[in-house]
Amino acid sequence: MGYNNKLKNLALILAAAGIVSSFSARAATSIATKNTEFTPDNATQTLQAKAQSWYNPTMGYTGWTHHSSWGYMKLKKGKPVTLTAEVNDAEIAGFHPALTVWSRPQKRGLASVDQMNSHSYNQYGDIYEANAINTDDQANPVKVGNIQMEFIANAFDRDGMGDMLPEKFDHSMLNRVVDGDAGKVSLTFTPKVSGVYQFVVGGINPDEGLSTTAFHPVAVTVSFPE
Ligand SMILES: [Ca+2]
Ligand SMILES: [Ca+2]
Ligand SMILES: [Cu+2]
Repeated sequence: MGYNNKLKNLALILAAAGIVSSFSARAATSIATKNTEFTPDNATQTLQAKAQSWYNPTMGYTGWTHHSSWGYMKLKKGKPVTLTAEVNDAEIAGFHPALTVWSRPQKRGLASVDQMNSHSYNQYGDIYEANAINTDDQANPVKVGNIQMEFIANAFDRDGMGDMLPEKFDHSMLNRVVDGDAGKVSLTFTPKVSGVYQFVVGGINPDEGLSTTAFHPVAVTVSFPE
């Protein structure tokens, strides 16, 4: 075995040991009650999210799975799709919507779009969980398959956060979008494969005074190509 192969082998052994020693890392939790299918006939729908749900100061600046809302849709490869999230900022001033989208194939052996691996989520990366086990009912764990989500893009509404964004919100992996419209954000991506795509919508860095405990309505639109 060459030196490089030995190194690879060691890495595999360490990785396997890590998986074995942290059983809880395989957990899954249901998002079924906050996961909405979007179709060309139902391309705009109002979802509910808390104002700090996409980038939560009390969760190490991860997203909060059950304080955000989720959506999914089937897309064909090759044509640009735009996701837009917008609040009525006359009524909910200071809510800054944010989005992340993943490719989430629904093949045999893969967990359904209603399963997430954790109560928090990474807004800018892939999410993988092999042989995930839903532990929402601790007494009755259920195997749900592999969670496989390939990161595509993210974006948050940077408008109206002041000239200087507080440093803790200025994260290089998060796409700050200034489009002149506070309370609204869009992102566009071109699917590389046909299949299911999943997104999360939440809030980041709300203005002082906006409730961070209430769920606020956020209108989400998926621009399905003709
Ligand atoms: Ca905006
Ligand atoms: Ca606006
Ligand atoms: Cu939760």
